[in-house]
Amino acid sequence: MRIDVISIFPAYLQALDLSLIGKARTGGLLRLDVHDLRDFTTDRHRTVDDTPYGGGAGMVMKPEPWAQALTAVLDEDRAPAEDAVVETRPVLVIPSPAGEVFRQSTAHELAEAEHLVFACGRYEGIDERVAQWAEERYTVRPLSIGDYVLNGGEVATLAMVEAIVRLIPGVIGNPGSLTEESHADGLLEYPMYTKPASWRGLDVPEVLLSGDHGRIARWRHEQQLARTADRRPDLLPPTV
Ligand code: 6GU
Repeated sequence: MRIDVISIFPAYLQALDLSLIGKARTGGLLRLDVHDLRDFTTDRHRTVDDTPYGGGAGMVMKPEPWAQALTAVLDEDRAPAEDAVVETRPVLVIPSPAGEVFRQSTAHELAEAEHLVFACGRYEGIDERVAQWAEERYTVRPLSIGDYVLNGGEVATLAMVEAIVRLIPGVIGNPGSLTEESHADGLLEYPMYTKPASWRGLDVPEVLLSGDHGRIARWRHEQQLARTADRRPDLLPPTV
């Protein structure tokens, strides 16, 4: 997979050098490049924003630097390999609190793409025509990571890239960890314990020490349902 991130604060994305994602990059499973939007400006002040038409608070990101940057990352696209099974369009993710909500299912969809580009907006957002213009070359996905407001798309991009990259085959050593985690089956994860069995007066539930795998599996499923009902009732299927 190839990922490009475009931002006026490339330093925010330095965390992508670390841990699992860093390993995926050095291991050749992922090519990830971060670009400074200001490198695609042409004026002396490297201007990326301007006042909004129609008035209102804040500034809007100018379209032309975005068009230049989004063209530059595509021009590097090679012809698809002869043996490519599915040829996917590059996907342009526009992080925005006004986007569709990014879920685990979205992460799975995007993990199938060959090329993802994240356009990190700041200020009050990017001139709407950039998304329209990009439709010609990209599948455009405005995505939000939840119902709250961040100052820009960078932190949301970190979250989405991490959720996507860990689904690429080979990135996670033990693929079993992907099927047993929260949201894998639409429910929250059951509680986990490790040694010691008794700690500061708190005991690990007896069933987990029983060695009875059937009982353990039933207990864990009950815990998933109870926890989901308590914390995220919206995830439970409607009871008629
Ligand atoms: Cl993707 N961007 C910004 N700026 N704020 C957000 C968000 C994204 N998702 C939730 N809040």
